[in-house]
Amino acid sequence: ALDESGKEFTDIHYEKSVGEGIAKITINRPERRNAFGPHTIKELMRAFSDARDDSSIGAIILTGKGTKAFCSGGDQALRTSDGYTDFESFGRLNVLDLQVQIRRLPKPVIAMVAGYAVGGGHVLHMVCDLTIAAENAIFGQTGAKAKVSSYFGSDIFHVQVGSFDAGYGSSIMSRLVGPKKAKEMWFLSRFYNAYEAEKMGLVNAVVKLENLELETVKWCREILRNSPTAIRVLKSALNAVDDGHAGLQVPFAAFNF
Ligand code: 2NE
Repeated sequence: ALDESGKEFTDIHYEKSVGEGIAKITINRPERRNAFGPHTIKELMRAFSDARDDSSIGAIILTGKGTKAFCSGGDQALRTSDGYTDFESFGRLNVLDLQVQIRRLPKPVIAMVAGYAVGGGHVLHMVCDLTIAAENAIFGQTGAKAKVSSYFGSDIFHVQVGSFDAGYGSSIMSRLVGPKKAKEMWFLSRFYNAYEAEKMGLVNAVVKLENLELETVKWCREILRNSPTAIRVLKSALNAVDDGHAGLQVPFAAFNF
């Protein structure tokens, strides 16, 4: 896959069906259940930026390669005492920048989820505007997971994941499923199947795995039949309670105000 400047992407695929108005961004690390590293996030941000600026694109699908995972969150192999690092990064959790980019992007972003959407991957689907899930989808937060490694009078915990998202990963979840259920998800680190997630308000629809792409494209086509101006302003309005004033002027940027 080539990005807008012709430079190869390594961690993602980026495709545009220009006649249709749909862009598809796929995390391409199936051997790691589509976990992301800092470099993956940089590529995702470049692709989202291109889709945003391309006036022929009206809806963006975010997905993961294969059927086993949408995304399993931050690549644990890249975690150091300095945070997530890779060959061109100092430790920084740049996925938070991507979350903000998706929330402020004045076009609908639809998460197409097969398999696991866990940890930071679960947060990613939550910050998308809509989620279509396959029947094999599994949702959950793993960040609080820890194991007891030894006892010296009181519990001493050896932290296994010990990572959490106290930004959108908490606030948007609470908005979607309610504060009690959000605390259950974070405190207990349970996994939920697609139908449980639908009942909780985490996903818009559950479809057979073999129909996932077809159904997602169908939702995109329905969106694309509607007014892009109405949709971009509605997205800002619907996000305003959580995003504050920062996101409000974004849909008007296109009109050179
Ligand atoms: C996703 C899950 C439940 C899948 O389980 P399963 O049994 O289907 O696959 P398996 O065998 O665990 O994983 C397959 C390969 O993918 C790697 C594994 O290490 C394994 O590699 P090999 O042994 O074949 O070499 N893999 C899977 N997830 C990975 C990851 N996140 N990073 C690096 N390699 C990964 C199961 O794999 C699972 O529970 N994965 C870990 C989920 C997790 O804890 N994610 C990080 C949460 S923290 C986070 O995302 C985050 C943050 O740190 C800060 C802010 C926001 C978010």
